Amino acid sequence: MFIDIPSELEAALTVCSLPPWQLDGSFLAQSTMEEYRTKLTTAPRFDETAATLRHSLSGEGRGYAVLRLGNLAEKLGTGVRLRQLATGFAAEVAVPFSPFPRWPLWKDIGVKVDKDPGKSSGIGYNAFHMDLVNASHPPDYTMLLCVRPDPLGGGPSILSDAHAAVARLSEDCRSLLTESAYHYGTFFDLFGVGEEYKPFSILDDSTPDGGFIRFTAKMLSRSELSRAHVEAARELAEELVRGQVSFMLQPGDFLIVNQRRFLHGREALHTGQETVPVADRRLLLQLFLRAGAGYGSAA
Ligand SMILES: O=C(O)CCC(=O)C(=O)O
Ligand SMILES: [Fe+2]
Repeated sequence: MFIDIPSELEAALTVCSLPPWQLDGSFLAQSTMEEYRTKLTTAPRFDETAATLRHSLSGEGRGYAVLRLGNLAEKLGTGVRLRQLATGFAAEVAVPFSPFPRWPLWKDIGVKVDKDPGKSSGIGYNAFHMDLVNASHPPDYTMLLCVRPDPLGGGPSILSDAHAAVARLSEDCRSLLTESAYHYGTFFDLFGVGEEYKPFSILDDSTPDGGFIRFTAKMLSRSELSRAHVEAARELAEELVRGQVSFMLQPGDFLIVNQRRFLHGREALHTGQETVPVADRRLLLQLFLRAGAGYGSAA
């Protein structure tokens, strides 16, 4: 699931200059998608690398990839040029968009020592979840580009095959998860992800395999749920942990997760974050994708 950039492609991308991106509402403009593709496809082995990326994101047992852009990050820095290239790769999978109208296309995820430790940008264990779990139309893919890992050495990413975890549950447990009895979080000021979904079911009979497993282990402690439903959700959380893989994102690593197949999270950062200057703390950049007809969707 780790994809290295072939050296001849890396050399070509180092000197490739992409134009600034344009947005059409909250989505990357089709003109930008086309411009980026036209430029990138002339680079040696670009098409093959994009095909490998799409392949690693769909199909049974697959659903995430880490595109290793570290050498490019070293040469180009982690500013707009790296973001343009990463946007170009992302656009080979589906359509980049920002569900948060108040944020730019790429949203910073830094480290805040006084935030709820279990939530995005908190310092604690970020339990298995899908992003925007309570939207009727969550992003098909979520992506994290690592600018800086935790300088104290904590915070490995965790990933788990959600369908495989569900398959290991008892029938009784699965049946509780198909009940519309779960809710989590707030919902306001969002674009391109539908309506608030409350309550929702974790499993959906109508889309057994390619469907979302609408789950966040964060609801175990933060939502009021009936005892039976909490127990069923806890069993799923335990199976996700049992099946997890974990690895440390390195500078320039670009993690892409198919939210219809895998759930993601992050182990706690190392203790002592308050001693790290804000400018040296772990920093990721987040981007989302919508799979749509005609955009080379991997779904
Ligand atoms: O910090 C991380 O590695 C994961 C963050 C995350 O999953 C989120 O903010 O939704
Ligand atoms: Fe997330």
